[in-house]
Amino acid sequence: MGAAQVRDSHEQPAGFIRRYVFSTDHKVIAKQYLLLSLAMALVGGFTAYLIRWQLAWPETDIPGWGPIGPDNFNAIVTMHGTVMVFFVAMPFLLGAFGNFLIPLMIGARDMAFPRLNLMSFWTLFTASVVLTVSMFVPGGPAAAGWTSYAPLSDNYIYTGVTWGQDLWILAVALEFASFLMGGINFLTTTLNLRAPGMTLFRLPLLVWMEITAAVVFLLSVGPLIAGALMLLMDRKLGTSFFRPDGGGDPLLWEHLFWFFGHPEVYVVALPGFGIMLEVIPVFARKPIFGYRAMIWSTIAAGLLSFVVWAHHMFVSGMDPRLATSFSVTTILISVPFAIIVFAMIATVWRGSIDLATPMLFALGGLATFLIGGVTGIFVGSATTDIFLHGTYFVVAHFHYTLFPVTFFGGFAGIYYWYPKFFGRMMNETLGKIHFYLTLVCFNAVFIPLFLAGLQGNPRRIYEMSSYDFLKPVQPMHLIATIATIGLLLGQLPFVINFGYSLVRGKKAVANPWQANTLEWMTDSPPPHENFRTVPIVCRDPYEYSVPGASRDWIPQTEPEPAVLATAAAE
Ligand code: HEM
Ligand SMILES: [Cu+2]
Repeated sequence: MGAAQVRDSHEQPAGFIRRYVFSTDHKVIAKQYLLLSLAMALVGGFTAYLIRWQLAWPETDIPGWGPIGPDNFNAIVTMHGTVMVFFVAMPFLLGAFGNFLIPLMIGARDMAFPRLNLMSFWTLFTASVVLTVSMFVPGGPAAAGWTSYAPLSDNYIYTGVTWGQDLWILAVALEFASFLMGGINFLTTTLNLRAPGMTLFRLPLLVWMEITAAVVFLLSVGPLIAGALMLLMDRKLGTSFFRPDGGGDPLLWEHLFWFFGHPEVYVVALPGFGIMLEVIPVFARKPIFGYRAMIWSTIAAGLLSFVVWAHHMFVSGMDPRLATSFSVTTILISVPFAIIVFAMIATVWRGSIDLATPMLFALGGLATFLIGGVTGIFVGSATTDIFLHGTYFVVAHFHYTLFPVTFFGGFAGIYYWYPKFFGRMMNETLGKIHFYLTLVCFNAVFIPLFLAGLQGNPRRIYEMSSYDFLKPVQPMHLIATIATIGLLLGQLPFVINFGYSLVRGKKAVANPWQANTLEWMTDSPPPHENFRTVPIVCRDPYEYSVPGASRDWIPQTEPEPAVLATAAAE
């Protein structure tokens, strides 16, 4: 086949709308997800700022916003959690990176179902609009927390929220529908559209992590969709699935929510790890340590994620005998994650490490996640969690898991694949400034909150100064808030870098990092349909610094020497 052969039927569609708005090209859709998640990150970040300002200086109006009352406070916390998990982390890590990279990394021309892909993005877009609108309806937005616990969410008399809660349910339902469609696409594409030679055990780990996340999501969300419908019926039709006064049980909601909610954390975490796992071998110039062990650990973590959910419910009033079994499963699940983390460290060990921005974010993410993982042991064991449950310790713990995967992982991914996305390089100096500000400020926000939690400081509280026993904790909140402002301002170098590099960045070559995986074997940015000729895969994805090789990287498309020798003999 000629090198520059592109079939006519594969030309890009003409016209702005077909090409950039309702496009079926996975790369365009990935950029749409990226844009949407970054826009929603502004909402998520701004709500974090509102919460934090209120907690540090409750007596002052918030600059750029005004005063907030106790009712608004709960609504703002709810919006922050909902936006960050469902509208930032998932679109960013699955929508943008999954969409962009799965076809490129497996050597496919697009997703298996391009139109379904288009539909999943626009369904998510609609969901985002619904959630945004819900913030401005009479009665205010949902205020029952991102977990929407019944009966708080079930009856407006508790919160005064009417429309806001219904629209929250609708927005989240649309979001679920969107990622169900997306997940089917990820899975079908990976199973069916792999290039010749791309066996399952030659897939880059990011692809493994994205499809495991998709499967975990597919399998866990069903009961919650039913639960959401039941909640809506309680609210609108007078049923009482979750209402004690009608004979229902609020505990049922907690089970349905966390049966989804815990796996959901891995839906976000796995792709975040996947990104770090692609970056680390490239910048350590070493093969991934324990490639197959990683895959089996990923699958094990995915399976185990279905049997840990009640560790969120140790103080819920469920049968206390259940607590031990859920503590055991929770400690068990740390094993596959420990394997993944140790393998990452072993990959870096004695590598020729290049601390370029993507690597800094990957290593920073690994280090901060470790703190999240280790503190998870304390909240995952019933005995200690009875004290820690519902305190700022939990808030600090889950931010130490979610933030590293979402933002350290996500930024590692942006700095690394930006040349592939946009055809230009980002600025390294700005990238490094961005990294150090993010690393220092993030830790300065949440370490004080661990300490506040250990003092017994409850979460979702509007004003510490009303409680005598919380007065000694106030300085922790002051530090956390100042650091939050630093963290948010610390994102400016990124915004500037992202925008400036789009127009002024150095033009990127096809493979600027000398990496092995297939996305680097095509132009930056890749042409419509990705590859001029379908790549043929001959080897594993991480062959760096192979002894005796002429250079320290061997692309997946490079034939084995034996094949070369036969070819030469012919
Ligand atoms: C920009 C940095 C962030 C800051 C400063 C921040 C701060 C906060 C604060 C102060 C709370 C309220 C705690 C309470 O009163 O209970 C909170 C809640 C929460 N945050 Fe963040 N957060 C940040 C990023 C994130 C990210 C990246 C995620 C997820 C991907 C996230 C997910 C959540 C969730 C799920 C809640 C719980 C909401 C609820 O209680 O219903 N946050 N955050
Ligand atoms: Cu959990």
